[in-house]
Amino acid sequence: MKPYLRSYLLLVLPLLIGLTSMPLIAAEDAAGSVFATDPYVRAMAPGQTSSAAFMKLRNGSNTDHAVVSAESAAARIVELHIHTMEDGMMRMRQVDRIDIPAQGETVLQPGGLHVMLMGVKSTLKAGDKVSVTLVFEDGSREEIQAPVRKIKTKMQMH
Ligand SMILES: [Cu+2]
Repeated sequence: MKPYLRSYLLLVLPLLIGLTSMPLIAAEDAAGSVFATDPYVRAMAPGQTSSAAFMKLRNGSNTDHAVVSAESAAARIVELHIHTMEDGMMRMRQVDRIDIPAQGETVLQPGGLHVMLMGVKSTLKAGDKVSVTLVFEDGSREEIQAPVRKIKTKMQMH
């Protein structure tokens, strides 16, 4: 073995051993693994008291994660909801969790999964910002600033 190679190994081997003996997926909690992109909240018509937040959730880790609740100072009640078609009628119901599979993506969008905001304290207009905090299955939290947008829908969903 050439001397320089030997000293290289002497330098690198302890490092490698040190790295592999550390837990590989250590500090990354759910909030650190799931990235929310393109968040927005539906603008409200005068007199409406509810709205919904939508976004894309991308899980970059090798562990399944889930949103188990959400909070917002803008609304008195915040729930996780899904819209489903039943007998030709659009209905919505509360869900316990929104799963984001390992290395996968879950889209919250009109007509599907959403963060329901009920008892909204002031009528949300395009251009406003709403803070929504997602709470994950491990208790970690991620605060999202969602701009309010007008959404064109064929039917009034909420
Ligand atoms: Cu809803």
